[in-house]
Amino acid sequence: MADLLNTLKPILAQYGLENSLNAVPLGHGNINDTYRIERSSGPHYVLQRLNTLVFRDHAAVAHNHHLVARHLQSRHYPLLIPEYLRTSDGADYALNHLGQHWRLMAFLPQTAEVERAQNPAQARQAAQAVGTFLACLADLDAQQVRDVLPGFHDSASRFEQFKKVVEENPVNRLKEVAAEVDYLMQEAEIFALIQNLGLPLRVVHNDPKIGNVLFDEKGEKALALIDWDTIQAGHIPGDFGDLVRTMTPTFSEDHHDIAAVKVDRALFQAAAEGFVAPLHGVIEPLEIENLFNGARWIVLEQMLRFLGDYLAGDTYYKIRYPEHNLLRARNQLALYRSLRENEVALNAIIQDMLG
Ligand code: GN1
Ligand code: MG
Repeated sequence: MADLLNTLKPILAQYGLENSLNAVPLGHGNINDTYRIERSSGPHYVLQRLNTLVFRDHAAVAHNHHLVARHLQSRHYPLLIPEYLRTSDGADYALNHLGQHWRLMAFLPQTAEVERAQNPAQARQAAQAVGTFLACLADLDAQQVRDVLPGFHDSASRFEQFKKVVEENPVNRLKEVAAEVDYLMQEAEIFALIQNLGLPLRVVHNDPKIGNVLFDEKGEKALALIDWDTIQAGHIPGDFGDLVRTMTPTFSEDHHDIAAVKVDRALFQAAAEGFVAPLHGVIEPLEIENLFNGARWIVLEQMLRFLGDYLAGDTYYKIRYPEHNLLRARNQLALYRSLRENEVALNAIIQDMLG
């Protein structure tokens, strides 16, 4: 780890932290590189390289972050806020000789990540954190946040791009995934359905997966919702969809035993109740009615994204082995099928909340 720390020193020096003890890789992010910076005394920090191939407008990311932090503070948001710390020159990012953009945040002490919900109480807590975040942002004008990832959850246009990759088949992997592609083609109607609903445009997180909810060390209480880079205008059922995707399955998105990946009804019920409770008075009937569709939308979109990346030759997500994206796509497909098989019961849980 000494080599890693040495590489990071020119960046740490811009924060006056060149005499740090250790740098340790942190979390399971698929896009950015994240390290915990340990000090001999005093608090630890989180140092992260923003992947500017994905987030092309680093200033917009920082702008949204500050705007949302200030707004949440003014609304007495009860969870911890992951604030950017400034360089000695007062900048949001430290640049190194490669022109990379790095930012520093306080490490939130006594917090732990979970990979999937172990029990309904945990799913409820995580979902409640996301619902609380959205409720506190309900009166922030969506025009004020910048579009950091244009079309990020525009699955109809993602689907068009996907069809191009299928046609071009650049790395000759199409034959392995013909069945998955066919299934996706059959189910893609959900993308158009969502687009035509006329859902209200809100400030949303856009990536509220369970790994982005920090718990206390016992895994009982949700303390923070982190990873704010994707915040931009979007839809409440989309955020609900990502939490169903990651808080209600029997196994996480990287799990190998595809046949074992299913939605767990008790986790789903707890997540749905936890999510909606803080949103009372904010969420509209149209949004509640379409929460289940939000889950279909985001799980299928994630399947499309993993499968599309596999077909394109693994250019977007970090992978740990050659078939990683294929496995993730199949995993998400299994979850999607299970959602469809349980649709009547799961949707009844949601519709009951309309009162
Ligand atoms: C990426 O980097 P990470 O793990 O927070 C991705 C999300 C996906 C997620 C799948 C900017 O998030 O949209 O849902 O992987 N973020 C971006 O695990 O594409
Ligand atoms: Mg993220």
